[in-house]
Amino acid sequence: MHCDDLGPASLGLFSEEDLQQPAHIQVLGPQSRVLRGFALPWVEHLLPQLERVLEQAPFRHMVTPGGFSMSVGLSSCGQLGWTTDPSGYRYSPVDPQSSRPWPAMPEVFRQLAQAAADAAGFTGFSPDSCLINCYRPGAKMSLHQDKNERDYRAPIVSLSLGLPAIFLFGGQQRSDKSQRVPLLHGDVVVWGGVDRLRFHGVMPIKEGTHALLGQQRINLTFRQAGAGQEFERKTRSAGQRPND
Ligand SMILES: O=C(O)CCC(=O)C(=O)O
Repeated sequence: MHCDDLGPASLGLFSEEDLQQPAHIQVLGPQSRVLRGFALPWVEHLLPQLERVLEQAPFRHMVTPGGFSMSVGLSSCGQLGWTTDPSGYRYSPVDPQSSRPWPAMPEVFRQLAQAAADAAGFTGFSPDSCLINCYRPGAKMSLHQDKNERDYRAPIVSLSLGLPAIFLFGGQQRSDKSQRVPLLHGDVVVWGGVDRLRFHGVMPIKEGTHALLGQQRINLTFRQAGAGQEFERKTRSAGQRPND
């Protein structure tokens, strides 16, 4: 036997599905993928648009229904923005800080999210919400499910920029063991279908300085959340979000 035959495949470390994926696509579950470096060709166009959005809707530390201030700074763009305050978690068409609609979702954001969803096997993704999370070193996001959306047929598309992170990808129950997935600048995680409600979170970000973004990690999470006030009422205190 040649020593090459003793690779991970022959040892049964990867499933048939893993072996059929291009090297830059990592399989996390039946319908969840990490697209390594997928966003790198988009970053140059994306960052100036991100700056514009943040001028209109700066990061703020929102308070959970339990009364904790989140360690992650939040903003949003698109028709709906995810918010939390002592009365509950919800999507709102209005930024509670400015009382104005959230900034429009830049076209380059939408195109990137759709292309990533397509690459992961989810055609027709049309995000109406982009949650923007800012992690300084030490910030984290506890395990949670994304459950405030109107229906769960659309996937979640999540882009990492700046400092590296360890993404926790768990199961359908909070107590299920989580995979620790290192994420770098430009990586995109997509999960949907049978994996749509899997618990996930982010471990505390380590100190460091990223060449483009400095001492921070920025995550853009694209979702098809639903529309209108009816939806806002329906989800007013439902769903689970991190309690960090
Ligand atoms: O920052 C990340 O990678 C994940 C963000 C997340 O889980 C969320 O916004 O629900």
